[in-house]
Amino acid sequence: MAAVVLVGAQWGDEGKGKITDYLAEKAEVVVRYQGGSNAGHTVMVEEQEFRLHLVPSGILYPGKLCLIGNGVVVDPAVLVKELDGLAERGVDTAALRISNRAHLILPYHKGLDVAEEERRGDARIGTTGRGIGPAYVDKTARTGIRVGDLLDWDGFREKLARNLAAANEVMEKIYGRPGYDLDAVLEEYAGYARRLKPLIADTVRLINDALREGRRVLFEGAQGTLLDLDQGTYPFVTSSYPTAGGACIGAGVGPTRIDKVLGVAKAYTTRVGAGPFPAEAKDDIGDMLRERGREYGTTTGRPRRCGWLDAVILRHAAEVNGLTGLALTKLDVLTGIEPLRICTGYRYGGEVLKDFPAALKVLEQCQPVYEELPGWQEDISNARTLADLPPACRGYIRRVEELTGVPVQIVAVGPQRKQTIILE
Ligand code: 2SA
Ligand code: GDP
Ligand code: MG
Repeated sequence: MAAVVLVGAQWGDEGKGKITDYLAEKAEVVVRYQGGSNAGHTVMVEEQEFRLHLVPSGILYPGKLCLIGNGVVVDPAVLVKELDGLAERGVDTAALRISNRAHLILPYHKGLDVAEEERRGDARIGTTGRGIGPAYVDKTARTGIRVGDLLDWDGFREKLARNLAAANEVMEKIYGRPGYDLDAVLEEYAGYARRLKPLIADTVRLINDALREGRRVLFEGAQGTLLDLDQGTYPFVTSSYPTAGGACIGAGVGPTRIDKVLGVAKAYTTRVGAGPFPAEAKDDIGDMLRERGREYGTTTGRPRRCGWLDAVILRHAAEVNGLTGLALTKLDVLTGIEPLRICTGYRYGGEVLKDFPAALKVLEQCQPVYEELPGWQEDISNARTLADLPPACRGYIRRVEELTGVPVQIVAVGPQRKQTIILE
């Protein structure tokens, strides 16, 4: 492993936290490159469960340089709480650095996120309410406030006064909600500035230095391919680029530096939030997957929508990310389901689509075409090699490889570190 990008191949929550943690043992640098505290990455260390939102999942190995890259939107309130929570549990976070180019989430971003969702009514996206969209709006409108601005207090005060006045006008006049008090926000952020100052760095230099020295760098994507602003189910997406190209932009590295792209896919499909989901199982199977897989939002606790594995989605992910391998997680959750189904195409009008459509209206009318595969009854949670898996389970993995054209390199059969099988 030299420079590896790890991306979610579906709608997020594929188990990226677990796989990042597993690979982090061999990495020297772990970098988050997009999203913010909307993310919820779960890592189990023995019996302890860690839910990470902003801090890279490499933090649980002491001494790994963990970077929050320039493409992330940082809510300092969440970050400080996360750092305190980790410290309380004995995790050393001294090796964390935050990009001076990353944008800050401010309280009005969260207020605007929630107010805008309410205004959308039935057309709501189902955002996490963490202020992600409004923060990226400010960034692309070129009015955003960056983490590095915390180091220049007069400049910060000036920018905040301007942005807060504009946000208050929208909150009060458009949404009929109270605005924010400048002095209160300044005081709150002065505290974060004091606290985070030693961690703010030019992470672009740190990453490129590491790559030049031949150190192993792991880029940890958040959310997933179908939540990508361009490649996802727009407008039911997040406001960043979870796909592999996002790692280059959000970390400040050239595409020529990336050696491998690993897509993490769940052995079935889930989605939290609104929008089309052709292979959704709105029946007992969906409920069974949710309960067995404990499919509830890691950040918001919302129940996730569940369905069958969708090869149309995985082929799209393989293409737009340039996947060199797949990690197939939560195979254990499928144990006992007979028969298993995989969606291989979408029936639309009189034809069967093999490619993921761009138009929402088309996607909404797509009916899944399934193929059935035999299931297995044996408990696979103690399997540690491919040979330990029942033949039907190996057949399922092989079929995923055939349908996607991407080799499955890692299989997860439980949330623990040891419940991981490496396939060569
Ligand atoms: P946002 O808040 O603007 O990014 O929401 C836009 C859409 O992106 C989805 N989204 C996610 N989907 C899956 N997992 C995410 N992280 C949490 C988790 C979610 C949670 O790990 O479970 O706890 O609810 C995540 N973050 C954003 C979101 O549902 C919208 O569809
Ligand atoms: P992420 O956002 O992609 O990191 O995924 P989440 O942490 O939001 O959700 C994945 C959930 O599945 C977490 O609770 C993990 O502990 C759990 N998990 C990961 N891999 C496996 C697996 O192979 N089997 C089972 N049963 N659970 C898993
Ligand atoms: Mg998650």
